[in-house]
Amino acid sequence: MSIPIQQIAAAVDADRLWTRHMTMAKFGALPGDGVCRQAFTAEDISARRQLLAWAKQHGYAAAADAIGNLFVRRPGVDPALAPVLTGSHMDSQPRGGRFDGIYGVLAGLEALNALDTAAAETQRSIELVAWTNEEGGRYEPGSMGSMVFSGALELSECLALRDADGVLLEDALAAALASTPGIESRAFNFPIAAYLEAHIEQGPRLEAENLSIGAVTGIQGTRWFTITVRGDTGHAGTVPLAVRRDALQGAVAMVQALNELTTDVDDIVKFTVGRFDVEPNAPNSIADRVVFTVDLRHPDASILMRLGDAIPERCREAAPRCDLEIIETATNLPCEFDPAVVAAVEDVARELGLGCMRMPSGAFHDAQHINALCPTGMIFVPCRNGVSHSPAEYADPKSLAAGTKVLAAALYRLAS
Ligand code: HGY
Ligand code: MN
Ligand code: MN
Repeated sequence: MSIPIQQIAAAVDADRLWTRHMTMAKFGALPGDGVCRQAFTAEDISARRQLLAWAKQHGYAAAADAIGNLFVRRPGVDPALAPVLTGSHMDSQPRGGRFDGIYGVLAGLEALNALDTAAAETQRSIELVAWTNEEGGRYEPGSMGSMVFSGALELSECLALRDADGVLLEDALAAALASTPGIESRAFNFPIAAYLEAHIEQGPRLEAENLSIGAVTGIQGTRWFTITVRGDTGHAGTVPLAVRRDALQGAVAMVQALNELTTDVDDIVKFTVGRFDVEPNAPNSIADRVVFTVDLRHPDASILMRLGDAIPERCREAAPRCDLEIIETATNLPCEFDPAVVAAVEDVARELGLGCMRMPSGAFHDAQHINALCPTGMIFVPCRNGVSHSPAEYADPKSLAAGTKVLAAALYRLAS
């Protein structure tokens, strides 16, 4: 017997949702409301354990796959049917906020709980997923868990990665897997009927339009590059400038050339150099090695490919004396979500009396990779001033609850 979605929405417990956010925010808490909870760290492990403890309280079975993606299952009537999945990530930026990623995991958990409260049976099981290493700050690329799950990246390529302290991903992953013993193992890329992810918008539009819900239509493309510039070190006071192979000056010239390459009067191209490591990093020794990152984004695949493909040539031209190595660590093409899933989000928002608009995502998400496997969509909720990837990131309890109501109701429809 079908249950009115208003009844499911009413079963969402806004206080429990908010309290769980504040509990998770303790794991990696920084001064001023920020969090640092990078993939496979002790803080990430605490969040993994906490999620599984809540799952156990509600009698949900838990599982993990070989890259550490966690799955929490609310059984449907017919266990043979492919499940509907919802979720996001629990890892954060090095100085991130209390809502990016974790909101989608806790909204998913609350949606399962609300379906229980409403005694809502679904044909298909619904599984909550916490994807491993979406941010990619400690080990590149981002969206690692969902990329390995979907086959877009091989696990073997990830195991050999080292973080800034030289810690092998294989070892950090083993510690994370060992931290949640006794749960079932899952294969990658098992059949999924549909995927729906809730996330804060990480932009200002919903707040500016005073709307509660974003029905996300797709995600722009992203390319990540790690660029290593090599020169010769030497004495700052004696080596003539005319003969220097100064890696820092070379890297600066390259960044300037890439700024020119990506200049866009419409401000659609997004070009960011977020990491810039210098060796030996001393005031009076000439730098002989600089490693910097490029994060390039655009909603049009051809422009993204054209600009990204021009990077090596522009760098070589900018600093011909230095040696150059460029590794592309991520190539995420723009994606469009399934129109039926987008419409389901809009319909539910309207039936629940919540203001909703269709919009693309500037940030990437795990949904980008699951979109290749099954009908996929996302639900955005507003965050204050659109700020994210910052300790100032904030979303109010009412906004989080509204998105969770839409999520619970949409999951009910997708799984029935
Ligand atoms: O970088 C991104 O777009 C995502 O927030 N990790
Ligand atoms: Mn995120
Ligand atoms: Mn993020």
